[in-house]
Amino acid sequence: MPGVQTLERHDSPISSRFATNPVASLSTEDVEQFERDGFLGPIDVLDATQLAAVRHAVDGVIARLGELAPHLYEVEQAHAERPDEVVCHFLGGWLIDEVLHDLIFHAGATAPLARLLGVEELRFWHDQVFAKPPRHPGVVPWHQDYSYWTRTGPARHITINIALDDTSVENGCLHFVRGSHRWGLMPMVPFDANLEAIRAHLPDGAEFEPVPVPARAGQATIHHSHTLHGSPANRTDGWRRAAVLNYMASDTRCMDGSAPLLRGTPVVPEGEIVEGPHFPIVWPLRGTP
Ligand SMILES: O=C(O)CCC(=O)C(=O)O
Repeated sequence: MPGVQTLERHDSPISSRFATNPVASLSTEDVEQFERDGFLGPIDVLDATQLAAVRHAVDGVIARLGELAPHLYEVEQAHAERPDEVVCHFLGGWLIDEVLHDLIFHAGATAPLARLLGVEELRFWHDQVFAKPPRHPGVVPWHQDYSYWTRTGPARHITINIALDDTSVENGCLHFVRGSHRWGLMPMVPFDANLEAIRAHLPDGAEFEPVPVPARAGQATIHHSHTLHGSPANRTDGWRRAAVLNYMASDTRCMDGSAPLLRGTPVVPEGEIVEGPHFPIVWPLRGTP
């Protein structure tokens, strides 16, 4: 389609939009808390100008989602079919929008993640947007991120969820299950499953008590690849949008070379490191605009 960018050719930020914040440094207690609980936050990530830019970018993609879908990695099929029931969810906005492209390199996100993952070098895996319209019944069922990512390994992946709206229990903020990152890997839950579908797969004796973690717009929460999390419906009159960034250790390998790991990306042979223009190193940052 004319006018649609393929921005993965830029392996560093195009603008200096996200170069302005001082990078939050995590304390030893933060790191210990993440290791104990499997999540951390909220922490400050976007200032007001950056937040406005990311919201604008996300809204622009949502407004043209049907038209842009072929240029993204994925638009949630169940949402495309039943938008009044299923949360809006897509992957790959960074490929087509300059703000979403540059966001993946934002040191306010990548530096803390590299520290929590305990790596010198952090590699981008993919981005996602979750958007719950006002008064919408859609939930994000309790799940573990790595259950969707077993074609890459070993599991040294991490997620940051950047709130684009103030979140609360009423508008379906993110909830985490403390300590569940040590429960082993559970089956993948379909995106349009009911909130509680994972309960059938919990290990014996698991204390399943999701904890709400509200955040202000521009703040973020970070979670381990095996931490159970999800979010209930939005019962308010406003949107609840989140920009989610997923990263992995730089030596993560392809565990299944039978097909592209993400739509439109070259096949990575099994056993090889997942690298190339779609999977840039984001920390330490290589180039400055
Ligand atoms: O924002 C949400 O409700 C869910 C997001 C999620 O699953 C994630 O951040 O990994």
